[in-house]
Amino acid sequence: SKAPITVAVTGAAGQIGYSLLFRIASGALFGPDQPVNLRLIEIEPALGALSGVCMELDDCAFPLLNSITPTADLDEGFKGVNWGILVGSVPRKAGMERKDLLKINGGIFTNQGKAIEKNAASDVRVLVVGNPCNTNCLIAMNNAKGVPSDRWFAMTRLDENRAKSQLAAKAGVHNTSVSNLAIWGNHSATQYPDFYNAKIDGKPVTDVISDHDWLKGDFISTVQQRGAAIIKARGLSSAASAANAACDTVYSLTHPTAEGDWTSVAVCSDGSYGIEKGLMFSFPVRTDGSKWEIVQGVPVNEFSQAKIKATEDELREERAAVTELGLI
Ligand code: NAX
Repeated sequence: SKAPITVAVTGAAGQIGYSLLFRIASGALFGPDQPVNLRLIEIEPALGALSGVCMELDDCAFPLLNSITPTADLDEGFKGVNWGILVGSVPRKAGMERKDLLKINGGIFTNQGKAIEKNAASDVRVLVVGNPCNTNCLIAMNNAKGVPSDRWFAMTRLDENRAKSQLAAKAGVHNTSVSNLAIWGNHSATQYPDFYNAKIDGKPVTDVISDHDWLKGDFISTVQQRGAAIIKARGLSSAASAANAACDTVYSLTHPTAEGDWTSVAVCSDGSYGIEKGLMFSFPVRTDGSKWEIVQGVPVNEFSQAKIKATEDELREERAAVTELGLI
């Protein structure tokens, strides 16, 4: 049988963790014949709750789950890790200054970056989910210079999935009919879900959906504000759908992309599409299952250009703020 793949999850006792761990243990990331080791990283006060989650993982008797290691020690947590999924963070709360938020997360992600560089396997790849995810990823990456920049990802797949489901509903088709949906930029309210290049059953979305005012207006704002709508309805932020998107992201980065299609994930910009190098920016990406690339030559019209510029400006500002704080 195959050697296990070791996956670390931070914030493992949180809401997203409660969905994510069970999906990972049942084979959602690497398939039904690939065993996994789980390293579950939490802060000390949450270790009690985490022990309950571990009991439940035991009680599933998952055939693919080889070992479970709950810990508050980053060295132990990241030892030999092949994939790190960084979920635990402190998201912005009402009344919180952005600077305070960046400072708190700066502490978390500088230490995690250093611990990954020191302890992880030589093939480690890292997906940051905890918000502000693009900038948290930027901080971790810059504190782990020994880990190549093409190993770092921040999650915009939930936005892609949300956008696909909105377009499918509007067109009256199943969501599997929607392809080539790129999210550009930051996982925030400035993100740009690019309907101009998206397709429904291989045809341009703008041909299939005649209501272009809806595409340019309500479609974009619905995707941008979906997280807030879920908080309003549920009283809690999206968790199962976020865990699902994390599984989709890792699956997509480790399996070949369908011919002609792409997926969305924030990666370290190489200057493609004029985006400033070094920013963690969501692009259309494809992979052969091991090496990924930013899809080149996707048409960007004037409308798209303005949206992409706005989200790039926001990411530049976030980077300037964490640079000023000495975090990168
Ligand atoms: P919860 O508050 O339920 O769980 C977070 C967990 O992280 C807690 O158990 C906490 O003890 C732990 N934690 C805090 N600091 C830690 C540290 N330094 N090391 C290890 N663990 C630590 O939040 P949850 O709903 O699970 O959301 C987690 C993060 O995902 C939030 O930042 C949230 O904003 C973000 N999201 C990102 C999304 C995306 O698309 N990129 C969508 C969903 C979600 O909003």
